[in-house]
Amino acid sequence: MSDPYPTRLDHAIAPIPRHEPAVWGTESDGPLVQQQLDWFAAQGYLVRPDTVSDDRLPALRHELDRIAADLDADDPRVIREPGGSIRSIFEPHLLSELVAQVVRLDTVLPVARQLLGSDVYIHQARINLMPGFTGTGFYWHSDFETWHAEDGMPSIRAVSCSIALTHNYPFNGSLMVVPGSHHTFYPCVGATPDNNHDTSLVAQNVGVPDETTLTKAVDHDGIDQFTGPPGSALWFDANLLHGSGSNITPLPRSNIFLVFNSVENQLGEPFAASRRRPEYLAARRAERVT
Ligand code: 6CS
Ligand code: FE
Repeated sequence: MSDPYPTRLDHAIAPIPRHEPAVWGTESDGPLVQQQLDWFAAQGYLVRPDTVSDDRLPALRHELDRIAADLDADDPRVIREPGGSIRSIFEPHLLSELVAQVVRLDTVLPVARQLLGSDVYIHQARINLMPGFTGTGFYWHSDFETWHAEDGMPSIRAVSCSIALTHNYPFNGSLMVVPGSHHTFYPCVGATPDNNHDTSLVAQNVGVPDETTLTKAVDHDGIDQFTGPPGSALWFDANLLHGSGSNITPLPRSNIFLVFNSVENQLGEPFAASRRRPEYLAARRAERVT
C-alpha cells in the first residue's frame, strides 16, 4: 500500500490535503451538539470547561507526585527536563486508578467516541508537568506526523484530550494551536534517527514543519491559545499544528494528555522509521475503553 502521508523525506514535497473527516460521528452519537461538532471540524479543536470536577483535582495533582515517587529513577516512562526535573510521565492511566477513572468520565469517553465515530482505545497518555521556572516548551508539530511515521498509525482518526490540572495562563507555557491546520498534512524533511524518542520527547528536531511552512500556516490561520482553570479540557485533532513555549513563571502548567485512537485505526508498521516505538508511547495491546 502506498503511503498516503509521506514524511521524513530527503527532499521537500508539497503539503497534502487531508483525506479524512475531522468529525466521524453525529450529534446523536454523544454529548457534543452540532455547533460544537461543526467548530471542531472547521478549527480542529474544542475547549470544554468543567471536564474534571474540582473535587477530583487535588487528589489528581497529588497523584502526579505519587506516581513519580513510585517509579524507578531510570524508568523510561519518566521524561526529565535538561535540568533534571520531571517533564512528562507516560502511561499514567495504567499507573493510577484516579487517572484511569478520568478516561471513563462521561465528559471524556463519550466525547472521544463521538468525534471518532467508533469505539476507542488509549493510543498514548501522559502527564506533562511543565514545572515552574524549568519547564521547557514543545516546538511546533503535528502529533499525527509522528504517530504515522514512527508508530504506523494509518489514518487521521485520533484525538487528544488535554485536561488542565493547574491553571493554564497565557504566560506559563500553555498550548498554542494553529486553528484549521488539521486540514493539511505537512510532509517533513529529515529521516527518523534510530531510537528518536530518546531525544524527541524533550526536543523534537525531526518531523517538524519548516519555518516557511509555519509562517504561511500562521499567516493564513493565526494562533489560538488554550487557557483556563484546572478541570478545563482542550480536545484537538491528531493532525493539528500545536506547540508551547517554556515556563519561566513560578506557576506549573500540569496537564493530563489522553490520546484516543479509533479501533478502526490500529497501528501497523512505522511508515518512516526503522523499528516500532515502545508500548508506553504507542499502544498495540490496549483494549477498547468501555
Ligand atoms: O512523540 C510523541 O508521541 C509525542 N510528542 C509530542 C511532542 N507530542 C505528541 C506526543 O506526545
Ligand atoms: Fe504534541
